[in-house]
Amino acid sequence: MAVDVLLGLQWGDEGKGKIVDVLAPQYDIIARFQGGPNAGHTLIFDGKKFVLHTVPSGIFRPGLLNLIGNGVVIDPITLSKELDQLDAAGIDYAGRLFVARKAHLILPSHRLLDAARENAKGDRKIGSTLKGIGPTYMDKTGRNGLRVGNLEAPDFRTRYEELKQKHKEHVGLYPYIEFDLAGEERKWFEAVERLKSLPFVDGEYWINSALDEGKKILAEGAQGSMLDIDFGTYPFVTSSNTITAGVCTGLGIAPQKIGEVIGITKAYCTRVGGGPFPTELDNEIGEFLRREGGEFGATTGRPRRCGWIDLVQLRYTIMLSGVTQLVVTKVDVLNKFATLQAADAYEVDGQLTAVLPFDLCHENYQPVYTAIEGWNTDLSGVKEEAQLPQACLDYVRFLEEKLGVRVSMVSTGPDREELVLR
Ligand code: 2SA
Ligand code: MG
Repeated sequence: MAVDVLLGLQWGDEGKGKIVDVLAPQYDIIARFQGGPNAGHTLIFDGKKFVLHTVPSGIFRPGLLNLIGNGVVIDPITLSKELDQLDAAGIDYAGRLFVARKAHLILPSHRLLDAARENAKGDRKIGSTLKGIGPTYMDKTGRNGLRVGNLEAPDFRTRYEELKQKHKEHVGLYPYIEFDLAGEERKWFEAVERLKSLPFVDGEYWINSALDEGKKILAEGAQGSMLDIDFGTYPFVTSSNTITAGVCTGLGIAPQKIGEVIGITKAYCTRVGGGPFPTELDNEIGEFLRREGGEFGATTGRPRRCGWIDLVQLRYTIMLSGVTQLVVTKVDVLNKFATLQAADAYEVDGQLTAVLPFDLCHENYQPVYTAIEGWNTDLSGVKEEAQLPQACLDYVRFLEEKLGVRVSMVSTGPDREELVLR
């Protein structure tokens, strides 16, 4: 038995939540392996919309088990709000949502630090979601962090106060910002009680025994491959490994136990926050994509930057994660175009290259585009390949040929039902 992986191949918001939800019935367990409440996974079904930040997207399928793995950073306050949302929708998650003891905790003072550091950056802002992600992973790698398992020990409060004290000293290095630390702490400790009502597990043993028992497991990525701490557009990245390698460390899975790797890409491209975006359309076409695609951050509501699909970038992230099948989402957003563009190479110093430059922040490169015929047809209600207009099928085949990976699904709208399986 192997763990299948599902991850975003661009800068996030590729539609991972929807696809996990669709694939979930084929699995016994859905596990999150990195990131935290910076994620916003949107699921739409039965005319209702849900946004998940920490809870795996398998929670809406009865009977499925869900694991928040050790590679995730957890803010009890956000988690508690998500549980409220599930309660209100009548979703029974009792005994179905497990938390790895080795997952790190986001403290209110991590959020304070995140805000103070971003604020001090002026026009070099990363565009952090301000959920405390960077400072929490810093404490993890800096060997100062507090983990879920520490909540079970009697000295937790002392350790909490010590870490908070360090943060207060650190935050003094930055210009003052407004933050109600005492108020947030009260909410945090209340939410911790809620977190403690969920079963804590030694995630690595839990998941490996499940594998031995023949359970089918899907690892659900968050953010996107170009936000990976090692391979993304550094320093405009998140603080975790968002590629397949992150599944091994974020769950405790050996590499040979990785099975299918399902890579998700939009039919175009978006990015939210600062940093380089080679195919960005800072014009009316970009505006149009934002409007048609409803491209606003699921966690922060920020407008997302939009542009054409970038095949150089996609080949890079497909290589990094060993993608075995592709899912192309939001194809319907391109319904009204007569012609589409795809970047198939970069020009660097007058030379064409298929290699992503070391530092995309330095603008000595230019994407080189190939034009593709659009379909100019409304795709709403399309659920089968035979219903796809020829030009749309040609676009899908063009992507397969250029990227060297089979496209197994094409998403034609936000609903669970709007999906073509191939
Ligand atoms: P952070 O918060 O420190 O991890 O931010 C660092 C960079 O990573 C980007 N980032 C994201 N990009 C796309 N989607 C994300 N999730 C939310 C969503 C974001 C939102 O689904 O829309 O609502 O704004 C996400 N999370 C982090 C972030 O923009 C920074 O560039
Ligand atoms: Mg999202």
